[in-house]
Amino acid sequence: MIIREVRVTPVAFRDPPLLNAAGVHEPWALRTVVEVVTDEGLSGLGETYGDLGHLTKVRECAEALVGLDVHATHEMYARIGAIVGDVVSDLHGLTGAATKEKSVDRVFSTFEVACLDIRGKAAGVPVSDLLGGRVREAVPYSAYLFYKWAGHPGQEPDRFGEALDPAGVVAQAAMLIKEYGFTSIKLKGGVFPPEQEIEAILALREAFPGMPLRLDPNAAWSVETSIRVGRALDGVLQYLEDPTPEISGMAAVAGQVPMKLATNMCVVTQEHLPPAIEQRAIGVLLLDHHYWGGLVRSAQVAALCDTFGLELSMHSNSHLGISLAAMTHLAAATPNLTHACDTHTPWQDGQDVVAPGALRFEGGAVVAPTGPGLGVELDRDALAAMHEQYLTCGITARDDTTYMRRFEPAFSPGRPRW
Ligand code: GKR
Ligand code: MG
Repeated sequence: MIIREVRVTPVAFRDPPLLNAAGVHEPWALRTVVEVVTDEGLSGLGETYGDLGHLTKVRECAEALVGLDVHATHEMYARIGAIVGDVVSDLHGLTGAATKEKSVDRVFSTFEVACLDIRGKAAGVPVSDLLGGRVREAVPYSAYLFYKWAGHPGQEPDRFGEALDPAGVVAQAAMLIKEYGFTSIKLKGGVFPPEQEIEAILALREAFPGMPLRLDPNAAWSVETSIRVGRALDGVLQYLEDPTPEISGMAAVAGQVPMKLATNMCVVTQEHLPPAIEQRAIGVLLLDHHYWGGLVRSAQVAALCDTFGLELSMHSNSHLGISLAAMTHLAAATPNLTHACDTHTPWQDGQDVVAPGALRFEGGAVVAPTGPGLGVELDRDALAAMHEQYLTCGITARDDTTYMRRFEPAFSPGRPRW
Protein backbone atom coordinates (compact mmCIF):
# COMPACT_ATOMS: atom_id res chain seq x y z
CA MET A 1 0.00 0.00 0.00
CA ILE A 2 1.84 2.99 -1.35
CA ILE A 3 1.17 6.55 -0.22
CA ARG A 4 -0.10 8.49 -3.23
CA GLU A 5 -1.23 11.73 -1.61
CA VAL A 6 -1.17 13.45 1.77
CA ARG A 7 -3.65 16.26 2.51
CA VAL A 8 -2.83 18.65 5.34
CA THR A 9 -5.64 20.91 6.59
CA PRO A 10 -5.23 23.34 9.49
CA VAL A 11 -8.46 24.03 11.39
CA ALA A 12 -9.65 26.36 14.16
CA PHE A 13 -12.47 25.86 16.64
CA ARG A 14 -13.91 27.96 19.47
CA ASP A 15 -12.24 27.55 22.85
CA PRO A 16 -13.40 28.94 26.21
CA PRO A 17 -11.14 31.19 28.36
CA LEU A 18 -9.47 28.40 30.33
CA LEU A 19 -6.79 29.63 32.74
CA ASN A 20 -3.42 28.00 33.33
CA ALA A 21 0.10 28.81 34.46
CA ALA A 22 0.97 30.18 31.01
CA GLY A 23 -2.04 32.52 30.77
CA VAL A 24 -5.44 31.86 29.24
CA HIS A 25 -6.77 30.01 26.21
CA GLU A 26 -7.48 32.28 23.23
CA PRO A 27 -10.95 32.31 21.61
CA TRP A 28 -9.75 29.87 18.94
CA ALA A 29 -7.74 26.67 19.30
CA LEU A 30 -5.80 25.28 16.33
CA ARG A 31 -5.26 21.73 15.09
CA THR A 32 -4.05 20.15 11.87
CA VAL A 33 -5.89 17.29 10.16
CA VAL A 34 -3.82 14.92 8.02
CA GLU A 35 -5.29 12.53 5.44
CA VAL A 36 -3.00 9.91 3.90
CA VAL A 37 -4.31 8.34 0.70
CA THR A 38 -2.90 5.11 -0.80
CA ASP A 39 -2.69 3.72 -4.33
CA GLU A 40 -5.39 1.21 -3.36
CA GLY A 41 -7.79 4.00 -2.52
CA LEU A 42 -7.72 3.54 1.25
CA SER A 43 -7.23 6.66 3.34
CA GLY A 44 -6.25 7.24 6.96
CA LEU A 45 -6.57 10.13 9.41
CA GLY A 46 -4.19 11.84 11.81
CA GLU A 47 -4.56 14.92 14.00
CA THR A 48 -1.83 17.13 15.41
CA TYR A 49 -0.98 20.62 16.66
CA GLY A 50 -1.81 23.66 14.54
CA ASP A 51 1.00 26.06 15.43
CA LEU A 52 2.54 27.46 12.25
CA GLY A 53 6.14 26.31 12.89
CA HIS A 54 4.92 22.73 13.42
CA LEU A 55 2.39 22.92 10.57
CA THR A 56 5.12 24.02 8.17
CA LYS A 57 7.17 20.93 9.05
CA VAL A 58 4.12 18.67 8.71
CA ARG A 59 3.52 20.09 5.22
CA GLU A 60 7.15 19.61 4.17
CA CYS A 61 7.16 16.04 5.47
CA ALA A 62 3.82 15.22 3.80
CA GLU A 63 5.42 15.73 0.39
CA ALA A 64 8.42 13.58 1.30
CA LEU A 65 6.24 10.59 2.22
CA VAL A 66 4.60 10.15 -1.18
CA GLY A 67 5.78 6.84 -2.68
CA LEU A 68 6.44 5.19 0.70
CA ASP A 69 4.69 2.00 1.83
CA VAL A 70 2.35 2.58 4.81
CA HIS A 71 4.18 -0.21 6.70
CA ALA A 72 7.61 1.42 6.33
CA THR A 73 7.51 3.39 9.56
CA HIS A 74 11.29 3.25 10.21
CA GLU A 75 11.96 4.79 6.83
CA MET A 76 9.18 7.29 7.47
CA TYR A 77 10.79 8.29 10.78
CA ALA A 78 14.19 8.71 9.11
CA ARG A 79 12.79 10.89 6.32
CA ILE A 80 10.89 13.06 8.80
CA GLY A 81 13.96 13.35 11.05
CA ALA A 82 16.02 14.62 8.11
CA ILE A 83 13.43 17.26 7.26
CA VAL A 84 12.50 18.49 10.74
CA GLY A 85 16.18 19.07 11.42
CA ASP A 86 16.03 21.57 14.25
CA VAL A 87 14.04 22.13 17.42
CA VAL A 88 10.49 23.38 16.79
CA SER A 89 9.22 24.98 20.02
CA ASP A 90 5.75 25.96 21.12
CA LEU A 91 5.13 29.21 23.01
CA HIS A 92 3.41 27.92 26.15
CA GLY A 93 5.86 25.26 27.36
CA LEU A 94 3.06 23.32 29.06
CA THR A 95 4.38 20.04 27.74
CA GLY A 96 7.95 20.77 28.78
CA ALA A 97 10.87 22.00 26.79
CA ALA A 98 11.17 21.23 23.09
CA THR A 99 14.03 18.99 22.04
CA LYS A 100 15.07 17.87 18.59
CA GLU A 101 13.83 14.33 19.27
CA LYS A 102 10.48 15.60 20.51
CA SER A 103 10.10 17.87 17.46
CA VAL A 104 10.58 14.87 15.15
CA ASP A 105 8.28 12.67 17.26
CA ARG A 106 5.54 15.33 17.12
CA VAL A 107 5.57 15.42 13.31
CA PHE A 108 5.99 11.66 12.86
CA SER A 109 3.10 10.86 15.19
CA THR A 110 0.32 12.19 12.99
CA PHE A 111 1.49 10.25 9.92
CA GLU A 112 1.98 7.10 11.95
CA VAL A 113 -1.59 7.29 13.26
CA ALA A 114 -2.93 7.84 9.73
CA CYS A 115 -0.97 4.82 8.47
CA LEU A 116 -2.26 2.65 11.32
CA ASP A 117 -5.78 3.78 10.39
CA ILE A 118 -5.12 2.56 6.84
CA ARG A 119 -3.54 -0.70 8.01
CA GLY A 120 -6.49 -1.37 10.28
CA LYS A 121 -8.92 -0.71 7.44
CA ALA A 122 -6.95 -2.99 5.09
CA ALA A 123 -6.94 -5.82 7.63
CA GLY A 124 -10.52 -5.19 8.75
CA VAL A 125 -9.47 -4.72 12.39
CA PRO A 126 -9.50 -1.77 14.82
CA VAL A 127 -6.23 0.07 15.51
CA SER A 128 -6.32 -1.32 19.06
CA ASP A 129 -5.80 -4.79 17.51
CA LEU A 130 -2.62 -3.55 15.82
CA LEU A 131 -1.39 -2.45 19.28
CA GLY A 132 -1.87 -5.84 20.89
CA GLY A 133 -5.64 -5.97 21.27
CA ARG A 134 -8.08 -4.39 23.70
CA VAL A 135 -7.64 -5.10 27.40
CA ARG A 136 -10.60 -2.84 28.19
CA GLU A 137 -13.75 -2.23 26.15
CA ALA A 138 -14.11 1.39 27.30
CA VAL A 139 -11.46 3.91 28.34
CA PRO A 140 -12.20 6.03 31.43
CA TYR A 141 -11.46 9.76 31.14
CA SER A 142 -11.38 12.30 33.97
CA ALA A 143 -13.40 15.49 34.36
CA TYR A 144 -10.74 18.04 33.44
CA LEU A 145 -11.60 21.19 35.40
CA PHE A 146 -10.17 24.62 34.69
CA TYR A 147 -10.40 27.93 36.46
CA LYS A 148 -12.07 30.09 33.87
CA TRP A 149 -13.63 33.44 33.15
CA ALA A 150 -17.36 33.59 32.43
CA GLY A 151 -16.57 34.32 28.80
CA HIS A 152 -13.88 35.85 26.65
CA PRO A 153 -13.61 39.57 27.41
CA GLY A 154 -15.97 41.49 25.12
CA GLN A 155 -18.01 38.35 24.33
CA GLU A 156 -21.15 36.85 25.86
CA PRO A 157 -20.58 34.45 28.77
CA ASP A 158 -20.29 30.84 27.58
CA ARG A 159 -22.51 28.05 28.87
CA PHE A 160 -19.84 26.72 31.27
CA GLY A 161 -19.86 29.89 33.38
CA GLU A 162 -17.25 31.39 35.64
CA ALA A 163 -15.01 29.27 37.89
CA LEU A 164 -12.65 31.43 39.93
CA ASP A 165 -13.22 30.05 43.43
CA PRO A 166 -13.96 26.68 45.10
CA ALA A 167 -17.73 27.05 44.60
CA GLY A 168 -17.24 27.75 40.88
CA VAL A 169 -14.91 24.77 40.53
CA VAL A 170 -17.37 22.45 42.27
CA ALA A 171 -20.21 23.71 40.06
CA GLN A 172 -18.12 23.08 36.96
CA ALA A 173 -17.29 19.55 38.16
CA ALA A 174 -20.98 18.85 38.78
CA MET A 175 -21.85 20.02 35.27
CA LEU A 176 -19.18 17.88 33.53
CA ILE A 177 -19.98 14.83 35.66
CA LYS A 178 -23.69 15.20 34.92
CA GLU A 179 -23.08 15.47 31.18
CA TYR A 180 -20.33 12.86 30.75
CA GLY A 181 -20.54 10.63 33.83
CA PHE A 182 -16.86 11.09 34.78
CA THR A 183 -15.69 9.17 37.84
CA SER A 184 -12.42 11.01 38.53
CA ILE A 185 -11.45 14.69 38.56
CA LYS A 186 -8.40 16.71 37.56
CA LEU A 187 -8.05 20.40 38.39
CA LYS A 188 -5.72 22.54 36.31
CA GLY A 189 -3.89 24.67 38.87
CA GLY A 190 -0.98 27.09 38.78
CA VAL A 191 -3.47 29.93 38.42
CA PHE A 192 -4.05 31.20 41.97
CA PRO A 193 -1.84 31.13 45.08
CA PRO A 194 -1.54 27.49 46.21
CA GLU A 195 -3.64 27.99 49.36
CA GLN A 196 -6.64 28.85 47.17
CA GLU A 197 -6.09 25.78 45.01
CA ILE A 198 -5.84 23.60 48.13
CA GLU A 199 -9.22 25.02 49.17
CA ALA A 200 -10.68 24.11 45.78
CA ILE A 201 -9.43 20.54 46.07
CA LEU A 202 -10.83 20.22 49.58
CA ALA A 203 -14.16 21.55 48.34
CA LEU A 204 -14.14 18.92 45.57
CA ARG A 205 -13.44 16.18 48.08
CA GLU A 206 -16.36 17.30 50.17
CA ALA A 207 -18.68 17.54 47.17
CA PHE A 208 -17.55 14.26 45.56
CA PRO A 209 -16.43 11.96 48.38
CA GLY A 210 -14.36 8.99 47.26
CA MET A 211 -13.75 10.31 43.76
CA PRO A 212 -10.04 10.28 42.74
CA LEU A 213 -8.69 13.86 42.58
CA ARG A 214 -5.62 15.29 40.85
CA LEU A 215 -4.07 18.74 40.81
CA ASP A 216 -1.75 20.00 38.07
CA PRO A 217 -0.12 23.45 38.47
CA ASN A 218 2.21 22.97 35.47
CA ALA A 219 5.40 23.51 37.48
CA ALA A 220 4.24 26.81 38.97
CA TRP A 221 5.59 26.01 42.44
CA SER A 222 9.04 25.91 44.03
CA VAL A 223 10.25 22.70 45.67
CA GLU A 224 9.35 24.11 49.13
CA THR A 225 5.84 25.12 48.05
CA SER A 226 5.29 21.75 46.37
CA ILE A 227 6.24 19.91 49.57
CA ARG A 228 3.93 22.15 51.61
CA VAL A 229 0.97 21.60 49.25
CA GLY A 230 1.67 17.88 48.92
CA ARG A 231 1.63 17.44 52.69
CA ALA A 232 -1.52 19.58 53.05
CA LEU A 233 -3.30 17.27 50.62
CA ASP A 234 -2.18 14.01 52.23
CA GLY A 235 -4.89 11.39 51.67
CA VAL A 236 -6.80 13.70 49.32
CA LEU A 237 -4.97 13.49 46.00
CA GLN A 238 -4.61 10.41 43.83
CA TYR A 239 -1.47 12.03 42.39
CA LEU A 240 0.11 15.46 42.16
CA GLU A 241 1.04 16.43 38.62
CA ASP A 242 4.09 18.55 37.76
CA PRO A 243 4.19 20.63 40.93
CA THR A 244 7.68 21.96 40.16
CA PRO A 245 10.05 22.28 37.17
CA GLU A 246 12.71 19.79 36.06
CA ILE A 247 13.51 16.19 36.96
CA SER A 248 15.81 17.29 39.79
CA GLY A 249 13.08 19.50 41.30
CA MET A 250 10.50 16.71 41.06
CA ALA A 251 12.98 14.30 42.67
CA ALA A 252 13.48 16.71 45.57
CA VAL A 253 9.71 16.84 46.13
CA ALA A 254 8.97 13.16 45.51
CA GLY A 255 10.66 11.85 48.64
CA GLN A 256 8.99 14.46 50.85
CA VAL A 257 5.31 14.15 49.96
CA PRO A 258 2.91 11.29 50.64
CA MET A 259 1.44 10.94 47.15
CA LYS A 260 2.96 9.95 43.80
CA LEU A 261 4.13 12.67 41.44
CA ALA A 262 3.02 12.57 37.81
CA THR A 263 4.40 14.39 34.80
CA ASN A 264 3.80 15.50 31.25
CA MET A 265 6.48 18.18 31.53
CA CYS A 266 9.78 16.84 32.86
CA VAL A 267 9.68 13.48 31.04
CA VAL A 268 8.59 14.12 27.49
CA THR A 269 11.01 12.11 25.38
CA GLN A 270 12.99 8.88 25.68
CA GLU A 271 16.15 10.67 26.82
CA HIS A 272 14.37 11.89 29.99
CA LEU A 273 13.44 8.40 31.18
CA PRO A 274 16.81 7.18 32.52
CA PRO A 275 17.50 10.22 34.76
CA ALA A 276 13.88 10.37 35.98
CA ILE A 277 13.94 6.67 36.89
CA GLU A 278 17.38 6.91 38.48
CA GLN A 279 16.37 9.91 40.59
CA ARG A 280 12.94 8.45 41.45
CA ALA A 281 11.44 11.76 40.31
CA ILE A 282 8.02 10.43 39.25
CA GLY A 283 5.57 7.67 40.01
CA VAL A 284 3.18 8.28 37.10
CA LEU A 285 3.95 9.16 33.49
CA LEU A 286 1.29 10.85 31.39
CA LEU A 287 1.64 9.38 27.92
CA ASP A 288 0.72 11.49 24.91
CA HIS A 289 1.10 9.89 21.49
CA HIS A 290 1.17 13.36 19.86
CA TYR A 291 4.67 13.97 21.18
CA TRP A 292 5.85 10.49 22.14
CA GLY A 293 6.15 9.58 18.45
CA GLY A 294 2.81 7.94 17.75
CA LEU A 295 0.91 4.93 19.04
CA VAL A 296 3.48 2.14 18.65
CA ARG A 297 6.27 4.17 20.29
CA SER A 298 3.89 5.13 23.10
CA ALA A 299 3.10 1.45 23.62
CA GLN A 300 6.85 0.77 23.83
CA VAL A 301 7.25 3.53 26.45
CA ALA A 302 4.34 1.98 28.34
CA ALA A 303 6.16 -1.37 28.42
CA LEU A 304 9.29 0.35 29.70
CA CYS A 305 7.27 2.03 32.44
CA ASP A 306 5.94 -1.36 33.44
CA THR A 307 9.50 -2.67 33.76
CA PHE A 308 10.48 0.20 36.03
CA GLY A 309 7.28 0.27 38.10
CA LEU A 310 5.97 3.58 36.78
CA GLU A 311 2.20 3.95 36.57
CA LEU A 312 0.55 5.47 33.51
CA SER A 313 -2.05 8.09 32.78
CA MET A 314 -2.61 10.11 29.59
CA HIS A 315 -2.12 13.80 28.85
CA SER A 316 -4.24 15.97 26.58
CA ASN A 317 -4.33 19.38 24.94
CA SER A 318 -7.30 20.94 23.14
CA HIS A 319 -8.15 18.32 20.52
CA LEU A 320 -10.81 16.92 18.21
CA GLY A 321 -12.26 13.48 17.53
CA ILE A 322 -9.42 11.98 15.49
CA SER A 323 -7.14 12.45 18.48
CA LEU A 324 -9.79 11.16 20.89
CA ALA A 325 -10.12 8.02 18.76
CA ALA A 326 -6.34 7.50 18.66
CA MET A 327 -6.02 8.11 22.43
CA THR A 328 -8.83 5.64 23.08
CA HIS A 329 -7.32 2.89 20.90
CA LEU A 330 -3.94 3.33 22.63
CA ALA A 331 -5.42 3.34 26.14
CA ALA A 332 -7.70 0.39 25.36
CA ALA A 333 -4.66 -1.68 24.31
CA THR A 334 -2.26 -0.65 27.09
CA PRO A 335 -2.63 -3.02 30.06
CA ASN A 336 -0.75 -0.86 32.59
CA LEU A 337 -2.57 2.38 31.72
CA THR A 338 -4.77 2.09 34.75
CA HIS A 339 -5.50 5.74 35.57
CA ALA A 340 -8.33 7.63 33.87
CA CYS A 341 -7.00 9.63 30.93
CA ASP A 342 -7.20 13.40 30.46
CA THR A 343 -9.30 14.87 27.67
CA HIS A 344 -10.30 18.40 26.66
CA THR A 345 -13.34 17.03 24.76
CA PRO A 346 -16.00 18.72 26.94
CA TRP A 347 -14.47 22.13 26.22
CA GLN A 348 -14.93 21.63 22.46
CA ASP A 349 -18.63 21.30 23.21
CA GLY A 350 -19.62 19.27 20.16
CA GLN A 351 -17.41 20.98 17.57
CA ASP A 352 -15.63 18.27 15.57
CA VAL A 353 -14.16 17.27 12.22
CA VAL A 354 -15.38 13.68 12.58
CA ALA A 355 -18.89 12.57 11.76
CA PRO A 356 -20.97 12.28 14.95
CA GLY A 357 -21.81 8.97 16.58
CA ALA A 358 -18.55 7.04 16.33
CA LEU A 359 -17.24 8.01 19.76
CA ARG A 360 -19.50 8.08 22.77
CA PHE A 361 -19.00 8.60 26.49
CA GLU A 362 -20.72 6.14 28.79
CA GLY A 363 -20.17 6.61 32.50
CA GLY A 364 -17.17 8.87 31.85
CA ALA A 365 -15.54 6.35 29.51
CA VAL A 366 -15.25 6.26 25.73
CA VAL A 367 -16.25 2.95 24.24
CA ALA A 368 -13.30 1.75 22.13
CA PRO A 369 -14.35 1.62 18.46
CA THR A 370 -14.43 -1.94 17.13
CA GLY A 371 -14.75 -1.18 13.41
CA PRO A 372 -11.75 -1.16 11.04
CA GLY A 373 -8.99 1.40 11.63
CA LEU A 374 -9.57 4.33 13.98
CA GLY A 375 -13.31 3.93 13.47
CA VAL A 376 -13.95 7.61 12.71
CA GLU A 377 -14.73 9.31 9.40
CA LEU A 378 -14.26 12.91 8.36
CA ASP A 379 -17.24 15.22 8.24
CA ARG A 380 -16.07 17.12 5.15
CA ASP A 381 -18.46 20.02 5.61
CA ALA A 382 -17.26 20.49 9.18
CA LEU A 383 -13.64 20.23 8.04
CA ALA A 384 -14.20 22.92 5.39
CA ALA A 385 -15.96 25.20 7.88
CA MET A 386 -13.23 24.79 10.48
CA HIS A 387 -10.56 25.40 7.85
CA GLU A 388 -12.33 28.63 6.92
CA GLN A 389 -12.31 29.57 10.61
CA TYR A 390 -8.55 28.91 10.64
CA LEU A 391 -8.08 31.27 7.71
CA THR A 392 -10.09 34.07 9.30
CA CYS A 393 -9.45 33.73 13.06
CA GLY A 394 -6.16 35.61 12.95
CA ILE A 395 -4.31 33.13 15.16
CA THR A 396 -1.38 31.12 13.81
CA ALA A 397 0.11 29.79 17.06
CA ARG A 398 -1.24 29.15 20.54
CA ASP A 399 -0.05 31.97 22.79
CA ASP A 400 -1.84 31.94 26.16
CA THR A 401 0.59 34.46 27.67
CA THR A 402 0.25 37.27 25.14
CA TYR A 403 -3.53 36.90 25.19
CA MET A 404 -3.55 37.09 29.01
CA ARG A 405 -1.39 40.22 28.94
CA ARG A 406 -4.04 42.04 26.92
CA PHE A 407 -6.16 41.99 30.07
CA GLU A 408 -3.45 41.75 32.77
CA PRO A 409 -0.42 43.54 31.35
CA ALA A 410 1.79 42.60 34.33
CA PHE A 411 1.04 38.86 34.03
CA SER A 412 4.22 36.77 34.32
CA PRO A 413 4.22 33.05 33.50
CA GLY A 414 7.62 32.50 35.13
CA ARG A 415 8.01 29.00 36.55
CA PRO A 416 8.13 28.54 39.50
CA ARG A 417 5.87 31.45 40.40
CA TRP A 418 5.01 30.57 44.01
O1 GKR B 1 -5.12 23.22 28.02
O2 GKR B 1 -4.33 24.82 29.25
C1 GKR B 1 -4.36 23.65 28.90
C2 GKR B 1 -3.49 22.65 29.61
O3 GKR B 1 -2.73 23.34 30.58
C3 GKR B 1 -2.60 21.91 28.64
O4 GKR B 1 -2.03 22.78 27.71
C4 GKR B 1 -1.53 21.13 29.34
O5 GKR B 1 -0.54 20.73 28.42
O6 GKR B 1 -3.29 19.58 29.90
C5 GKR B 1 -2.00 19.86 29.95
C6 GKR B 1 -1.29 19.38 31.17
O7 GKR B 1 -1.73 18.41 31.75
O8 GKR B 1 -0.24 19.92 31.52
MG1 MG C 1 -0.11 18.20 33.13
